[in-house]
Amino acid sequence: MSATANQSSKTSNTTGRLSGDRLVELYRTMVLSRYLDERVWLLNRQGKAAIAASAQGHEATQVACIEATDPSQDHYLIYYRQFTAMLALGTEPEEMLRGFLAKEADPMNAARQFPLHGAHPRVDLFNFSNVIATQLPQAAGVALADKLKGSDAVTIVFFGDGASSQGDTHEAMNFAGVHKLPVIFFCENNRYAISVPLENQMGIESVASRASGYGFPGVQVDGTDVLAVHEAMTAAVDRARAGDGPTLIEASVERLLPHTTDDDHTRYRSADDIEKMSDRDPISIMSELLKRSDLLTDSQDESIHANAKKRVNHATDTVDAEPYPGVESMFDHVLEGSANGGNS
Ligand SMILES: Cc1ncc(C[n+]2csc(CCOP(=O)(O)OP(=O)(O)O)c2C)c(N)n1
Repeated sequence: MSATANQSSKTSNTTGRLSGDRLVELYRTMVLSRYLDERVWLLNRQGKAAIAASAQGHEATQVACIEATDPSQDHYLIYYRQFTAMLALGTEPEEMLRGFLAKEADPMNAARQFPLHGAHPRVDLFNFSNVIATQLPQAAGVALADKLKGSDAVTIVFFGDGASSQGDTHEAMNFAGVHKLPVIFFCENNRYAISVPLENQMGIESVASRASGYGFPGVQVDGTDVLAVHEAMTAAVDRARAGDGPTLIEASVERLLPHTTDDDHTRYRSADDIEKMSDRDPISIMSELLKRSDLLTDSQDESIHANAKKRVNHATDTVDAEPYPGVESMFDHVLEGSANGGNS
């Protein structure tokens, strides 16, 4: 298949390849992500977290994408809007808050950088940068290494619609197409690159259609639909493991909040556009799906929300009380760059 295939834009009331219990677990992670995300926004407004990008609106697509993979062997190159993917991969809320609050125990960059930027050795997340699309050529490199080693691993690289217009994206896809690499290019298309709408940064309507230029399938999927994303990802993972090469998946989502805590989207989005977004809130869509499928009652839903809030409160209290890095550690983790030294 080299043409764009619109696999699904409908919400199914069957549970497909996912068990009911598993679907409820995914919903639990989505709700936890939402509470953590809201908390970080609040901590920013309190002057405690310097900046945050939000995953609100992207929860379903991230959780379903990870669910179709095998974290014990696959590789993940994520970008800054990925609270839910990080939680799904086993990052603890405390670890993420340590990054946002720039605490000494921040596992990703020891409070030296943007929050959540860096690598997470325990969860096996590759180092990531704020420079958009740099992760795509890196992902092609990781997938090439796996192919040369004869490994079964698949590499999944996440990016936004704006990043899809960067040169790095096209070089990575071209290389991956030529060498039939086991990599999945996963685009979370929220129609905006900060304030720039899709139509002002792409001459075509779909990111997925770009794949045909590189000789592999491009698939469009409704990113608010856990089952549809899981199905598309499962097909892409099977294809990559079978040695048939890359897939580009474009999941359409809404960015429910401004680009970051520093942005105000009312300056460039119409009131109508902002109001309509709430119809595509993945948390409500998933909650309705589970209830319609008799997998969740109202009281179970309330308890999932209450537990998520409790978990986030506990994590906030714990991390808030932790120390910041001491001045004496200023040159730790900094590469030696001058005759005057510094630690390497
Ligand atoms: C190479 C580069 N150019 C510009 C920027 C500034 N910048 C940061 S995020 C962003 C928008 C990215 O949009 P998109 O890829 O659609 O992802 P989203 O934030 O919408 O999820 C831009 C232009 C950057 N970080 N790196």
